[in-house]
Amino acid sequence: LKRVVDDVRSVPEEKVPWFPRQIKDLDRCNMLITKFDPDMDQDHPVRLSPPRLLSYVGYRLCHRGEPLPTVEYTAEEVSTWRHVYRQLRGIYPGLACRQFLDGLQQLEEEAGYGEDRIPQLREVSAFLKGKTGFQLRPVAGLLSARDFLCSLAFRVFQCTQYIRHSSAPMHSPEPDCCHELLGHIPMLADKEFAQFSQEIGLASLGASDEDIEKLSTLYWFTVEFGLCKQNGAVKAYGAGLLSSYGELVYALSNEPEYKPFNPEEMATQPYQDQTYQPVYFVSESFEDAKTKMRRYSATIKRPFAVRYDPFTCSVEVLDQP
Ligand code: HBI
Ligand code: FE
Repeated sequence: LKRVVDDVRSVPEEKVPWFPRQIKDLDRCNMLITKFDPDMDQDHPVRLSPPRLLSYVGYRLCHRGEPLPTVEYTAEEVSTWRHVYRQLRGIYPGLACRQFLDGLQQLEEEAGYGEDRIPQLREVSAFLKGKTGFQLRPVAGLLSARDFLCSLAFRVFQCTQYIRHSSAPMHSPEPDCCHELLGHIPMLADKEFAQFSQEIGLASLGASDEDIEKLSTLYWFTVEFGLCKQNGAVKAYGAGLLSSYGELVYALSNEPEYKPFNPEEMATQPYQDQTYQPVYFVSESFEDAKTKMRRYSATIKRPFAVRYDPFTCSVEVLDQP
C-alpha cells in the first residue's frame, strides 16, 4: 500500500503539483510515512494490531463508498482507552477551551463517548457530518503532510483506528485513536474550527513543497498544540495537548514560553515531536486566528485560486485575477 508519488517531487519547479479536485480523488492521497515503523521496530507501542490491519481494509472500503468498518477492540485495548479517558476527562474542565468541552459533552450524549468503550469511527463520522460536515476516513498511520492536509480541503479527516499498546498507555509516537477521538474530534464538531481546518486544507492544494512544509508547521502550532484566550484565561484547543495528560498540564503551567498568534512566525518555528514543545502560540480568539490565517494563506504564491463547492464537494480552480 505504500505508494511512490512520482508526480510531486519529480516535476519541474514551475509545474503545479497534482492535487485532488473531488472527494474521490482522495483515494490517491495515501502516502504513508514510516517515521516510526511498527513492522520494523519491535518496541513500537502500536505493532500491527488487528484494528491497524483493518485500517488498510477500511481504506479500501472507503474507495468503494462503503461504510466505515467496525472494530472489535479487545478487553486489553478497551482498558487502555478507559485509563486514558479517565485521566484526561478529569482535567479537561479547567484546561480545555469552551468549544472542546461543548463538543465532548455532545459526543458523550450523542455518539457513544465514555470510558467503557472505544467509539466506532462510523458513529463518530455520522455525528460530525451533522455538526460541521466533516467526515472520517480510516488511515493506517502517518501520511505525508501533503496528503494529510489536502483532505481537510474537503472536510475529510484522516483518522487512525488502532490504539496504542497497553504497555505505554500514556504515550504514542504516532497518532492513534486516543489522539484522534479525544484530541481532534471534539474540536471538529465546532463550526468555526471546522472552517479554520478546511482553510488550511484549501491553502495546501497545489502548493510548493516549501509552502507545504510551512502549512504543516502552522498546523502543528495551531490544530495540534494551539492555546487560546477565553474569558481572560489561557485554554488549550490543540489535539496534541488535549490527548496528552503530561503536556496538557505542562503547556498551561506558565513554565514554557508563550508567544502571540502570528502565522509568519509560526510557519518557521522549529518544533518538537519527541518531547514537549518549548514554545506555544496563544490566539486571541478563533475569529482572530481565522482572519490572520486567511491573510497568511493569501501570501502563498499559486498561479490559480481555489474555491470549494459544497454542493458537489469539489474544488473549483479559478485563474488568479
Ligand atoms: N497523518 N494520519 C495522519 N495524522 C496526522 O495527524 C498527520 C499525518 N501526517 C502529517 C501530519 N499529521 C502533520 O505533519 C501535519 O503537519 C500535517
Ligand atoms: Fe493529530
